Amino acid sequence: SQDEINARAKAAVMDFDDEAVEEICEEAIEAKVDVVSLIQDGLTAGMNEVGDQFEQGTLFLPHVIAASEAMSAGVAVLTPVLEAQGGAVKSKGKIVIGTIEGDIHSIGKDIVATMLKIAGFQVVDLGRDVAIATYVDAVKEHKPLVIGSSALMTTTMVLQMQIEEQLKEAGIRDTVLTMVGGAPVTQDWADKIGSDIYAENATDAVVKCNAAA
Ligand code: HCB
Repeated sequence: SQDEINARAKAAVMDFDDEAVEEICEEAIEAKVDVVSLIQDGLTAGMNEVGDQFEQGTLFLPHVIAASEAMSAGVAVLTPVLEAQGGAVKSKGKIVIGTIEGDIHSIGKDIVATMLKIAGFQVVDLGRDVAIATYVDAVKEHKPLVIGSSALMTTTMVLQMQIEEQLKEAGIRDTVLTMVGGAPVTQDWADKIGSDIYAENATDAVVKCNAAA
């Protein structure tokens, strides 16, 4: 069942077991369970648990790296299935996304990018550790519907405010919707800096970008 397979995926990420994660994901595809739920309630749940234990000091950075590799291995198996589900939807518009300057966390951003693609958006992924000026240049170049930033640290989250400011300085703030996300980011933060969309997870990002399209 979905719950059982999610629980096994979560446990395999927490065991840093890439091979087990891949096998479970392949099995899930066979069994036709919901792969979005598998990512969010299985793999991500395991990753978050490892993050919590890292914070509590019971696990260390190599564990976080190993868990993130296991998670990525699973996402790699599931991505083609997700993409096939997207099928031939007509493009709803462009979305530019990237992980903010100083921040190399990319797993969540990658999942959001994949899910938006599946939902029918044309996604330009700027990668990670993206300079604020690069976001502004990308808005000029691609004229997207939404520009999304991801920040996983309280120290890098503050830079999301600079995207707002530099878009204003360039005189193009009104041409685009800004979206913010990442573990420390909240609706309150989005309101505070004047960002248009806060997305708690990839599904939320899709729902809110769909509403804007
Ligand atoms: Co990293 N790390 N880490 N880390 N890391 C965090 C983020 C901490 C919270 C861990 C902790 O201390 N509890 C912490 C940050 C503390 C803070 O706020 N200041 C931290 C730290 C400190 C660091 C280093 C500095 C550690 C060090 O070197 N001493 C270093 C960072 C270096 C740098 O960036 N300059 C570091 C490194 C790493 C890796 C490389 C080992 C690895 C990243 C691998 C990679 O991404 N390629 C890593 C990981 C995996 C984590 C945790 C454990 C999990 C993050 C993750 O992938 N979650 C994280 C703990 C945590 O978040 N609680 C920990 C799973 C994804 C699916 O969730 O939240 O990223 P997500 O994304 C969601 C959601 O937020 C939303 O949708 C996604 C999908 O549902 N979303 C968006 C995300 N972005 C969006 C953008 C949008 O526009 C819209 C929605």
